[in-house]
Amino acid sequence: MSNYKRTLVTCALPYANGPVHIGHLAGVYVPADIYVRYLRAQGKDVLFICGSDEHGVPITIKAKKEGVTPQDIVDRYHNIIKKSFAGLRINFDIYSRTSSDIHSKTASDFFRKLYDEGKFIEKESEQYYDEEAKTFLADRYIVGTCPRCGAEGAYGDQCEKCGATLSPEELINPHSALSGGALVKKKTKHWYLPLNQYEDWLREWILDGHKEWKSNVYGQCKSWLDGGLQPRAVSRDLEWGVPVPVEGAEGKVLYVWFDAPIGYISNTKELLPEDWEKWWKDPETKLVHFIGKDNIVFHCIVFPSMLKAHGGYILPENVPANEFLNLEGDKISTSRNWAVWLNEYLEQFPGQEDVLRYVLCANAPETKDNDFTWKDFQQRNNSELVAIFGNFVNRAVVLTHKYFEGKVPAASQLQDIDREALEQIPALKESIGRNIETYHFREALKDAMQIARIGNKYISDTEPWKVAKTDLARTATILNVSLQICADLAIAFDPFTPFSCEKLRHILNVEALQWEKLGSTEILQTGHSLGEAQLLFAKVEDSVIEAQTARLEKIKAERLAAEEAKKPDVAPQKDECSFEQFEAMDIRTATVLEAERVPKTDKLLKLTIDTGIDRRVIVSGIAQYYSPEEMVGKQICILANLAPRVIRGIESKGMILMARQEDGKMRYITPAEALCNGAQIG
Ligand code: B3M
Ligand code: ZN
Repeated sequence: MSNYKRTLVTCALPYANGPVHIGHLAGVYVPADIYVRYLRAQGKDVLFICGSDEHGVPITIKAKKEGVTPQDIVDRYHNIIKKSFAGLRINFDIYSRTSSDIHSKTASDFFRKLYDEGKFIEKESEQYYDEEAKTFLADRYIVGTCPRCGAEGAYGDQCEKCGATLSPEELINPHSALSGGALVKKKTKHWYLPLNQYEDWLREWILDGHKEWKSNVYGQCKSWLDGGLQPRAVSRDLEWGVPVPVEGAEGKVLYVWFDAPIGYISNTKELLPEDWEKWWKDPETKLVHFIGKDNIVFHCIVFPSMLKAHGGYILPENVPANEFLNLEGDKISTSRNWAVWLNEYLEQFPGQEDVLRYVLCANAPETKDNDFTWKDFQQRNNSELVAIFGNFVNRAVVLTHKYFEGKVPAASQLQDIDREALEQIPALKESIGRNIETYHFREALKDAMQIARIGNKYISDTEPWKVAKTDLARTATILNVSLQICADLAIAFDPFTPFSCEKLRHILNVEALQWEKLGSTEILQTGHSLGEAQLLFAKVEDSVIEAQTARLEKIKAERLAAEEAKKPDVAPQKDECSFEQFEAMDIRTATVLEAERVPKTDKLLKLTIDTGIDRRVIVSGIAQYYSPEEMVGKQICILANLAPRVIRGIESKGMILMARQEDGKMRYITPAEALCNGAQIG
């Protein structure tokens, strides 16, 4: 840390296709802002860069759905996001956007340099093409049934229902999301960054050189590197984005993950046209990327390889990525409206911005996914911010107004209890600093709260309101010590809760304080006049929390109802059968030994089966649902004593039990755990 002259902090550029929610905040923006505020309180030279990521397919899909242009979409959300960050005092030095000219030029020049120097591979490949819409389709534009969970409308890159990462090839019944029509494959040319050529260098740089990175980040990098890197396409067939600056590349744009990280550079340029280079090229700059875990590969592997290929740039010194925050036990999802949106929070909780900052930091998913609940929000506000921090400050200040006309009284003889309280603070200061510098923000916040606990306990134990009846000199000492601790809190909490610390500085009538002053007892001189007492935090009432949980319950109920409505109908129950009829059926477990398609049919598989009784052949109409390879080795259930039938010249002895949905989808039935073949079912 100390070897660096300056620190450049970037935050993942939010996609401008929706507002920012608490998951983004807890994962990226709140920790980054704490880090920056802390460094600034230390007098460090820091630059804090962010902006909207305005390219990519989801934005074009949204535009199409709404019948507006992609630019309309990004204009709308860029403004909402920018305003809401400011509302929470996430104080970027610049919050710009990737649809700006300066970005387009910077990204384009970056690509062109790599292109001219032969750093890309050009490759033709087959891509899905929509003949009706006359366009190549990005994976996102291809929809079908999820092969994992059966959900309809899964995308060619991901199923939103079960979260599975998919490729378009895996989808059942893939079709175009644009025209709804079938797909064909067509050849197209793209440029690839040969990541494999950077593998050795990356191994050395990350695996040997950055063992101090957070274990989730290091672990993800290691598994990517151990799996072997492949060339990655850096262009796409799309209308929306930075055009590929190469002749004959009409209709092609830079892949969003190629241009977006360059956005960090172009935004710096926009802010400091004369001076940006020292932030990106001088090895005395420390570069730190704050991101969520889904962005690790792009920031630790792809972007550094781009910078390396280009040359002249520094590399990130750290990438403190967080895990995910859930909401009331469920994954946050923009498309399912399962989120707490920052812009809405700011409207609904005016004056309580710090509560959100506090709770999100206290619960930040630093090492594992974590959960946000409204109950916890209320609890942390009422029993920590209000009952400890706010209560302590209020008692100290109100009593000073009451007994000493609002002037800091003189401390005379310090007693052990006074010294003990004050002496704990330097170690906590040290610990906050160490924790922030190593990206352990939750621990740092706990340390800060510990200072408030010390103050609160001190004032409760010393009871100045009682002492005042008999000994004003002693009361003065107690309040002097208490006020010093209040001043410490104004410094220690400032990175975490800047709104309340500003208020606290008004209450104490002091200017912004440097970090080094924390723990010194010279901030408030004897005789210094305090400002007016006011409450730092307000209680969050049950009714407020109930309204929030009711909103979420309603969203969940609507979603479940919609899912219920989408479920296929179930066939009506058949006529009654007798127990004897049931008993007459010999149902057993069996294993598929061999499987092959029955020639000249679409539907039939010929399966050779070990029934435990014998080895026999069953012909089954499941070829649409399973390939022969998928069936071999599977344990299934069969009706063994069904009268033999000859199907396409093959004698079939028995029937495979299949579950059939009304929509026609079929799945074989298998025992919950492997059984011997021939086990009777009934
Ligand atoms: N737009 C954020 C995301 O994945 C993505 C980050 C870009 S950072 C260069 O939500
Ligand atoms: Zn799925």
